[in-house]
Amino acid sequence: MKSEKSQEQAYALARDIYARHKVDTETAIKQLAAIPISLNCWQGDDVRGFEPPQASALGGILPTGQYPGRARNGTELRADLDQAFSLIPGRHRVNLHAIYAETGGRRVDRDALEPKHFAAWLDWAKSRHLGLDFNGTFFAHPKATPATLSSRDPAIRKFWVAHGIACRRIGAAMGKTLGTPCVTNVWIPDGSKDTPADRKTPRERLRHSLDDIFAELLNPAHNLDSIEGKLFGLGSESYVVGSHDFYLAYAAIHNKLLCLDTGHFHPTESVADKISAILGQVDQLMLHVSRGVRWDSDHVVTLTDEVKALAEEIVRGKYLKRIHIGLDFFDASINRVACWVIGARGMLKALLLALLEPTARLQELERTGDYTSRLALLEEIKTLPFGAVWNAYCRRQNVPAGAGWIEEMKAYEHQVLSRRREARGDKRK
Ligand code: RNT
Ligand code: ZN
Repeated sequence: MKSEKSQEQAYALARDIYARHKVDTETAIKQLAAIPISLNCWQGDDVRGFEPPQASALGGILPTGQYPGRARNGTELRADLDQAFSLIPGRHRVNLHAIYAETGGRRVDRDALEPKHFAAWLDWAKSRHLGLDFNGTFFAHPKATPATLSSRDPAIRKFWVAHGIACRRIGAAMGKTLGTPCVTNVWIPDGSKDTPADRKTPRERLRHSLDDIFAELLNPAHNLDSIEGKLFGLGSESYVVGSHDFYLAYAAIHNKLLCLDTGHFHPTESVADKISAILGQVDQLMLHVSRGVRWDSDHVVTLTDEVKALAEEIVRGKYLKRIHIGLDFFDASINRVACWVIGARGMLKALLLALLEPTARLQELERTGDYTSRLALLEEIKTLPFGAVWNAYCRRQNVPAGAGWIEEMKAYEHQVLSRRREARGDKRK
């Protein structure tokens, strides 16, 4: 085809241009193909999960929008993920939450969840060679307000500790079956809307709860524990028990993965800068790549300067084996399958950009004190023909290059998503 030929020509030209900067596009493409992105399953159904509807507060998580076509069960969610993966180059992972258990209509509370409740997910992941990651769901539950792992009520704390223990076992089973470790993440909404008088005691209780959750030794080849802090949330504007500092210290001392959610920091704080600061002393990181917009921390990831800087730090530091990259957002106002595709392609583009950077040259300029040329080159590489390399990568991975995927996404919307109807009285959230 003519357009294919011109795309090949464009790539050949791009390859030459990058070669002049001593960058091998073929190596970059090969490296990119080996980086998995963990897709946040909760984008597909607005963080509802499959438990019977519960009237409790969501715990600071607030998807907004009423775009038709959300997945209503596991079969639909998996079909939507299949569709998304057909438009995303490479082989990836899926990040599940405990509320996506399939219990065959039986009510199984969170403290009693078992690997068997994720059998359908496991079979599906296995058949598609996908890895799985996992999250305890410490929100959207009658026992989750006003607090979970830091609750002053020992019975409530016990319940959530049992949930945390159950989740680690589920994670380990997933990792063992799939032959790739499952990162099992803990995020809790505990905090205070207004000025607390005691910041100390809830944190002590949280520390003890975490110790209890992590007491059982599990094989790190199967399960990796991660803990995720936050600056503030809806209803926890003045105080968050599990803050970044709290978990950073905990992770360093107890050899846990720290989960950095890029939407959980002050807007001018650079999460990219934290990577080398933390990985000097903590073994591994989990990333929840997200996009903060004003008060919201969960917009769909796009190719922003922040995401580019994140990818640069991952690649420059050669941290690819120690950083698990996941996405975290939920937007119910646009096509949900498209959200995954936009987010994952955005993250992958950032990684490819970083892999195509003439890092050695930049660092040499830095070593010799030529900061003028360093800045000049950083500016010039911004307009190198990156798009031609990205398109070549997509073609080789048999997914649409450029904007070609939009049409396919629209066709899926027309044939599948738009036929889904909300059950009557199910307008919740
Ligand atoms: C909430 C955290 C958490 C959730 C998901 C659903 O602020 O970012 O990671 O978004 O677990
Ligand atoms: Zn997160």
